[in-house]
Parts: sequence; structure tokens; C-alpha cells
Amino acid sequence: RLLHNSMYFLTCFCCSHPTSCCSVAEIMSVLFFHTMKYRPDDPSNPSNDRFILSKGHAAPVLYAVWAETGYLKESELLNLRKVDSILEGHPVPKQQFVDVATGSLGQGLGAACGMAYTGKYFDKASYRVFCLLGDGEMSEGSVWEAMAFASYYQLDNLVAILDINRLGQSDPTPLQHHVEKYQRRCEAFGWHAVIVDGHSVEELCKVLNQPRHQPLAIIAKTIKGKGIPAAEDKMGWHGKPLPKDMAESVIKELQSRILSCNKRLYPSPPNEDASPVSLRNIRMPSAPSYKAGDKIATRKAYGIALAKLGRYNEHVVALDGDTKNSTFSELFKNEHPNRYVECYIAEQNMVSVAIGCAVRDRNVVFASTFATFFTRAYDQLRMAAISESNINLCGSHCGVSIGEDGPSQMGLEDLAMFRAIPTATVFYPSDGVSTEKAVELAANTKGLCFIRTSRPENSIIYNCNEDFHVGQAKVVYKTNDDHVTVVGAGVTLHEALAAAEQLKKDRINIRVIDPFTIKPLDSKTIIDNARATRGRIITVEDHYYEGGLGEAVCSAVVNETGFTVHRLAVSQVPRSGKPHELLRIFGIDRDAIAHAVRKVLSSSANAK
Ligand SMILES: Cc1ncc(C[n+]2csc(CCOP(=O)(O)OP(=O)(O)O)c2C)c(N)n1
Ligand SMILES: *[C@@H]1O[C@H](CO)[C@@H](O)[C@H](O)[C@H]1NC(C)=O
Ligand SMILES: *[C@@H]1O[C@H](CO)[C@@H](O)[C@H](O)[C@H]1NC(C)=O
Repeated sequence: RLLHNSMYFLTCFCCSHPTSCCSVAEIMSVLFFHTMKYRPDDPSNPSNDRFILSKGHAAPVLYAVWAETGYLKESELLNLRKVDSILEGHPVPKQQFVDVATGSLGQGLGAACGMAYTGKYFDKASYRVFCLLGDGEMSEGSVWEAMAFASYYQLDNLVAILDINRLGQSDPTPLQHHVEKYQRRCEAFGWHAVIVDGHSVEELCKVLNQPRHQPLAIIAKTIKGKGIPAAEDKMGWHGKPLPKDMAESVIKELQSRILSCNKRLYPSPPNEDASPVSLRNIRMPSAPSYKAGDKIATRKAYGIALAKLGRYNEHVVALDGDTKNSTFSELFKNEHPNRYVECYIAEQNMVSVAIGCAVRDRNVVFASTFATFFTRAYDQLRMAAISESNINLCGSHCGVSIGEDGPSQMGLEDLAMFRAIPTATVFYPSDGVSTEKAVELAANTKGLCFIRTSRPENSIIYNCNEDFHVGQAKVVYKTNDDHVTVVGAGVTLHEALAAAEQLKKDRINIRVIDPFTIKPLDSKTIIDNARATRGRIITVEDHYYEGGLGEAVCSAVVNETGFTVHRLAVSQVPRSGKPHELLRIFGIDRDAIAHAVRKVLSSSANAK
């Protein structure tokens, strides 16, 4: 029967990764028709065992097994990679049997960890999580971050199958067929590791039946291109379709063997012990309780808000990477220790675990670290968008305003990074009230949400009953006769307000806008208000020039005639110092804003 399903993926040979599929034909057959418990007619059933194809380029073999289960029509396989087919070149969640997109190698096991953690500790259900990895992929550090996480949290419901087929794309893998070296590495990371012949159905069945007390690594020695005589264990065939005559002879050989086998296998159903979860309407039961004039850092307001959200919504979970007493996710942990996952200093894995925890709508996930450390997980964030994930990320310590710790700790590219993600919403709250609203909105907003928080304490500027919406800016300071519109966020909004007071003494009035979300940006409020100031806009941000608030505003007003946007941002790699010194040196403090306002006004006076 397994040969029969091999034939299905042979039908996909026209244009994909045949040799990468051939090495795992027996592994896939055993997993899907012997080991895993699931409902083939309901691939996303919460009680099903989970499968993640970390080596996503072997997608055709995944599609082949789902055709073999009857879920996919065999004829659909012939549409592989066509623009109107769901069968894309790599797995994506538009296929109901796919939880997370794969194809950027090294990320599947981290997501599998999030799913296994959820199964064991949140759902307390019996489903298992199986993840198939390539040996070339084992060079990715993120794989080993996940290995460490799985053993630390004793994820005995997690099985990693390593397809040791010796070859990568352009070269043999560093360890080639030295399976014992893989075994020692896995054991050193706290896994139970077993070497098997990956083409022996019996050996695979036996090892998968063993009782488990640790995460299990099955180190499967395989042959890349197995079953295609001319390509077996040979360089030069990765990702290449077979020539027609070669494909035909391989198919013929398989068909002759299939004729002698007419037994059909069916997977066993799961134990129905993962209950459905509703993540709709994750609400705060009461308004924020800040007093006008109180001072609080938005990072702290984040922790307070998250703990509060968790108090009333049992499916809210928080992750952090050993920065919880800086990001203030610690406040959540103190109140809800069973729903806090310490991911330690492994930000790539933290994002993958977050994605895994959020699949099948099991949890509302918030993961936090310094904004700048999300840069090293950008590939994971990009894949989160492709995975249609709804995770929420909070990045604290944005900008030069963190002060003394210096540039290695300052988030200065994070707005650019998150703005570029198509499914992302970017919150940049400026006080405690708006931070609490951002947390509540993020929990209910589809796609990726990023909340940018700051270290300095700033005054509460909003009334606790103020209503906030995604894409709705606030005019926080105005008169009937304003000359310039200033757009600032976080610390620079407070600097803009101070500049407004300064300028008022010289009878220069400015309008100050808080965008609240940088993406989507409230173009209408900005344009309408800037019209009242003759199209004069100044943006000021604690971020590098490229890709931040200023560029967002520029693209919003690009079609307005007579508008000018003057941008203030950080133009060089900063240094240590006191926050107010750094804001001054890098030209984004109240004096710099007041100076820019005067300059804009004098140049427009000269132009007359
Ligand atoms: C992060 C990343 N880097 C590079 C690639 C390009 N790539 C696709 S498959 C492949 C080789 C994979 O080798 P291995 O993991 O051993 O899988 P095999 O095809 O041998 O089963 C490479 C380099 C990728 N998809 N992702
Ligand atoms: C975090 O907690 C540790 C351990 O208590 C402490 O040493 C450290 O100073 C704290 N860091 C911050 C930023 O408060
Ligand atoms: C600017 O105008 C072009 C052409 O009409 C339009 O396609 C585009 O969406 C406009 N951009 C903005 C930001 O309004």
C-alpha cells in the first residue's frame, strides 16, 4: 500500500523535489497509516495527532498521503503548483491538513514544540505531535533551540523524525550518514534517540510503538532518491524533476508491485479528549484605572494589561525570552504561572513556539522581548504571516530613550520590520490607557500584532473611558489657529506636547497627533488636520529614518498637493547616555521639534 501512495507522489514528479520525497516514503506511510490517530475527513479536528513537515520542500509526499487517506482527490495532485490549486510548492494552511507553513528550513520543530506544549500543559489531551526534518536542515541553530526547549519541558508527546539521507541541495550534509553522531547530539540535548533503517516499515512501526518518557528522536538512515535507480544516493538530483522516460519506468515498476497488493489501510481515530475552544470576544471587563497625570512606562502598562486580560480569559497565554522583568510580562506570570511559558534566550524558537501554541485557535498568545531582539526572528515572523498566524508580539525598550544600556539594546528597526509584514497590525501606544486598549485590541485582531513599548515613564494623557480602534488616530492637542501638525508616538508624542507648550509662549500654535497604530495608519485624520495647518507636517520618532513613522506618513499623504512632510528620526548608530541627552543629540526632543516648527514656518514664509 505504501508503494501505491508512492505512486501518487510520482505523479507530482513533473516539477518538484522527487528525491527528497523518496527518502521518506516509508516514514510517511508508517506515520499516517500505522502510528498517527486522526480523522482523515476532518484534518483540523482538535483531538487529532499533529504532523509538521519541517522539510517543506517534500510537499508532494504530504499531498500524496492525504490523497491516499481520501481527503484529497487523486486528480488534484496533478494540479500541484498551479496558480488555482491549493497544492502550493510548499505546505501552507489553506490546506486544512497544514497547521503551519514550512519551507524556510529549521522552523518546523519550534512550532511542533508549541503544539506539544499546548497538548500536554494547556489542553491536557492525549494527541501527539510528529515532526519530520531533513538532515541538511539540522545545521540551523533554531532546530537546536527547539531541541533544548522540548527536553526542558519534557515534551514526551513530541516525536521528531530525522531523515538522514546524507545529501542536501548543493553538497552532502556535514555529518553525511554518521547516524551515531546525530544520536549523540540528540541525547546531549535530553532526547531519547533511536537509530532505525528509515526504509524498514517494521523497524519504524516498532520504534513508534515504544512507551515514552522523553521527547523521541527517530534517526532514520535513508537513501535520497530511493526507488529511482539512477538517482539513489547521488548528487545532482535535488529539486530536479525526472526526465519523462525515467519517471515512466519508475512508475511502471511500482505499478507492477501494487497489483499484488489490494489491502487498504485506515488510520485509527483519535481519543476525543481535546475540547473545542472559543477565542471570540477576549474582553477586559472594566476600563483602565489610571489617573490623569500619573506616570507609567508603557512597558509596565503592558504587563498590567496582560495580567488583567488573563484574569478574565482563560485561554490567554504569555511567552518571554528571559526578559520578563524588563518587558513586565512578569506581572502576567506572577498571576497566571500555569499560562506563562519561559522560552529562555532563544527568540527564534520563542516565535515558533508562539505560532505553535496559537494553531487551531487553541490559545491567544502574547510573546515579548526587547523590540530589537525580534530582528533575529524575522524569518519566523515572515513565516507566521504565511502561516496565517494570529500571534501577538510585544517589543519593549524601543529607541534611544532606553538610555544607558546603549545601541545593542535599542529597537530602531522594528517598525520597518513589522510594517513590511502584510498581515501585521502595528500598535505604538503612548500612555497607560492606550497600552491597555492596544493589548485588548491585539487579542481580538487577526494576523500578527506588534505592540511597541517604551522604557521611560510618561504621563497618562487619556481619559480611562476613551475609546480606541485599530487605524484611528487621536488629536491630542489643538487650537483654532494651528500652524503645523506634529505626529509623534511614545516618548516623542510627549516631547511634541512639551514643544507645543514651549511654542505657545511665542504664540506659535501646533496640532499634535497620536497615530496609535502605525499600521494601518489613520491617513484621514492626519490629512484632515494637516489641511488645517496648510499641509505642514512634522513627524518625530524614536526609530531610524527608514521604514518608520515618518515614511508611513509620507506614503499616506503622497497624493495631497501642497503638503510638506519634515521628518525627525534617528540618523546614526546611537550610543549610551541619559535618555534626555540621547533624545537631544539625535534630534528628536522637544527643542528639536520646536526648532523644526520654526524652520518650517520661516521657510514657508520665505516662499511667499
Ligand atoms: C532557511 C533555508 N535555507 C535554504 C533553503 C533552500 N533549500 C531548500 S531544500 C534545501 C536542502 C535541504 O536538505 P535536507 O534538509 O537534507 O532535505 P532533503 O531534501 O535532503 O530531504 C535547501 C538548501 C531553504 N528552503 N530554507
Ligand atoms: C531582573 O531580575 C533579576 C533577578 O532578580 C535582577 O538581578 C535584575 O536586576 C532585574 N532586571 C531588571 C531590569 O529589573
Ligand atoms: C494616490 O493616487 C493613486 C492614483 O490615483 C492611487 O492609486 C493611490 O491609492 C493613492 N494613494 C494614496 C495613499 O492615497
